[in-house]
Amino acid sequence: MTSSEIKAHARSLGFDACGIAPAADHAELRFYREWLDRGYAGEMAYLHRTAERRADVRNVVPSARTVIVTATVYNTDRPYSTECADPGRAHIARYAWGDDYHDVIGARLGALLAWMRERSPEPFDARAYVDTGPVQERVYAQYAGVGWIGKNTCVINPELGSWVFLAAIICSLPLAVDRPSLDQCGTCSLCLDACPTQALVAPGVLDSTRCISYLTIELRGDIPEEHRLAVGSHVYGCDVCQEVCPWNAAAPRSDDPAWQPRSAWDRVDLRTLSRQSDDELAAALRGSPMRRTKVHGLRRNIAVASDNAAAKPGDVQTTDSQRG
Ligand code: B12
Ligand code: SF4
Ligand code: SF4
Repeated sequence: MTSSEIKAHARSLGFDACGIAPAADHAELRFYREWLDRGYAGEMAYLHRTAERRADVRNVVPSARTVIVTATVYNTDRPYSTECADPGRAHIARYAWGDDYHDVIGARLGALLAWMRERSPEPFDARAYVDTGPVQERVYAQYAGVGWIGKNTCVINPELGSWVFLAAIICSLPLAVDRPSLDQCGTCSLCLDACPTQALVAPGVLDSTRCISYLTIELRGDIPEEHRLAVGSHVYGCDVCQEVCPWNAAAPRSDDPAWQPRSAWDRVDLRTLSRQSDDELAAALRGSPMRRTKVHGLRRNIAVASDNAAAKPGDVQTTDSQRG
């Protein structure tokens, strides 16, 4: 079983890119602890708990030799939030419009691993992860040639852009590895300038405690007063630093039914969302990645966004160019 055969099979299963990285303690992985020490993980305690394992995939699979990384395009034909001039329109992050990628990609990754086990003449050790595993997926994606880590901290593939889900199989097979991707951000700094909360504190460094994605998805309790206005109409996640990226200007779109927007979130306005009953919201959250916040968290976000939509222009203290 060769690397090329694995990549060809990954494509046949619906993955848009696949590359292979060596299982090593790559230099970028060392930045992780510093990032935690600076407090940039906020309340995401699981990132602290798994720090040891995240330092090197061989702490997860001791016999690991390679990491197979896949990318799956989730972009669809709907406009970007930055193209929307109506403050009453709810913004929901693109990745969350369809079915839960943990389930969809998890099943495809499982099928890839099952196929590898069937094909391999020898048994081998392996673990497959989509997002929630103790693996720095972006670092391994870069070393697998899947894309470079942009100044907005997202992995950008030169053909696919950054609207991709990453997933990884750590395995003990000594497969032929790919060349790492080269940084192609150049002198651009559009993402840093566009971030509504100045969460990108330096190129490639994100302070989660300021990031709208963290504030609307990961944070439990109230959104701190100082960030509320800048959250604008974002009710779940944020895409601004990817929407302004030139590498996403002509990004391909997926026609996979899994990623097409559910009618409950499709260009929905804040008033319609506010009027939904708990049962209606719970039904729309079923099988969606948005179930992470539960109805309670979503209501908190809708309330903040609705207050913002009603606010007078003078009330906005931070960069409000993205609120439209
Ligand atoms: C925690 C987390 C978050 C946090 C923190 C994000 C962040 N930028 O760190 C929050 C909640 C804010 C978040 C937001 C989003 N997330 Co998220 N998230 C994760 C998760 C679970 C871990 C990321 C992590 O460990 N961050 C800590 C940083 C320090 O580590 P890192 O991202 O691996 O970065 C490495 C390198 O960049 C390098 N590095 C970074 N800066 C520097 C600087 C120097 C000088 C050096 C030497 C190295 C270096 O070091 C780091 C590792 O040590 C990953 C899944 C995974 N298991 O990896 C998904 C993941 C990164 N998220 C993803 C997505 C889709 C999003 C959102 C787009 C969702 C949304 N629309 O709201 C936003 C994007 C915001 C953004 N600009 O990053 C995708 C990204 C896909 C891609 N193309 O890159 C991932 C990979 C999930 C997946 N399986 O697809 N996320
Ligand atoms: S996701 Fe939004 S808030 Fe977070 S860094 Fe990107 S632009 Fe800033
Ligand atoms: S907007 Fe510019 S600097 Fe930011 S990730 Fe894209 S190319 Fe890199």
